[in-house]
Amino acid sequence: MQTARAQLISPELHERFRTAERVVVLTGAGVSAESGVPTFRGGGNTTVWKGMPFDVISSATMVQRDLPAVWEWFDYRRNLLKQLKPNAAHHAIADWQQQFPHLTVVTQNIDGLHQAAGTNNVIELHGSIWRSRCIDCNSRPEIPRDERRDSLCYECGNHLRPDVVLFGEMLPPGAFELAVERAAASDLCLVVGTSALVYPAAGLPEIAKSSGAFVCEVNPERTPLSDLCDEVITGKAGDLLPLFSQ
Ligand code: BJW
Repeated sequence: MQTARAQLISPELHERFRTAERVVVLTGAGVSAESGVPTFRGGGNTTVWKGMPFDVISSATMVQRDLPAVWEWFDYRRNLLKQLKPNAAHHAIADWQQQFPHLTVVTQNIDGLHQAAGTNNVIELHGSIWRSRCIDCNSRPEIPRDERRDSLCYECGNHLRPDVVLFGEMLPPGAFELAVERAAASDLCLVVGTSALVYPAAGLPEIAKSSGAFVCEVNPERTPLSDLCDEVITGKAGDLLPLFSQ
């Protein structure tokens, strides 16, 4: 195992990881890929649902135009997620909480798999598939795993929608600001399984870098962030992240 680590992780990164105090891990869909969650992009493909590209069905416009269709898409995905479990990458990140007193996990994922692996205080930039949000009063009921979800708000009777951040929508109040604060204070920033195409999330590694952090990307493919990174490790998160602490 030590040999695998030595082949993939440079001595400098190993030392940075050993001595870092404030670590930010930015994750994207790729961290959940080995659990069976489909990514949005990557490998040359884009997710399509009933003939609609995901950036059409996962859009603010579609919520206004056809909320039942949006729910159908999210109900389908919640049903798929129910059967899936965190993978070695989620578990490795959760274990890092023991090593780093100041570990911040910032995720673009809405699947809840970091929390299922035991990571606390995850900053969810794009919301959660396990919550609804009232289109009027902003109440945010959890969606039970094994019961029917409500369609109408218990507080005000208006329609509920998925509590996720769709294209053209603002991120949850305070979430990005907190992520920026943590990125700017970090000494190590790991960017795992994101195509780094969606902003403002994709701007976080640059903030970390310009504040002096060592930035490392883990991804089977290069991304627009690769050139900015101090180290790029090519491969799957579930294979690579467990090697970091060896
Ligand atoms: C593996 C792997 C393995 C595979 N191991 N890796 C600045 C410039 C240009 C545009 C904008 C800008 N600022 C804002 C915008 C607009 C827009 C945007 O960024 N558009 C770009 C696409 C151009 N941003 C927004 O609209 C955001 N809101 C906003 O900025 O509000 C302010 C505002 C409002 C109004 C007007 C203007 C400003 C909101 C973005 C919300 C994104 N929402 C989604 C859908 C969530 C709901 C749903 O799930 O349906 O979030 S889009 C989708 O992309 C999802 C993801 O979180 C997000 C990022 O994708 P991610 O995670 O990177 O996944 P993939 O699939 O793209 O990549 C997977 C990667 O994994 C690949 O690289 C693989 O290689 C890798 N991989 N196996 C490791 N085993």
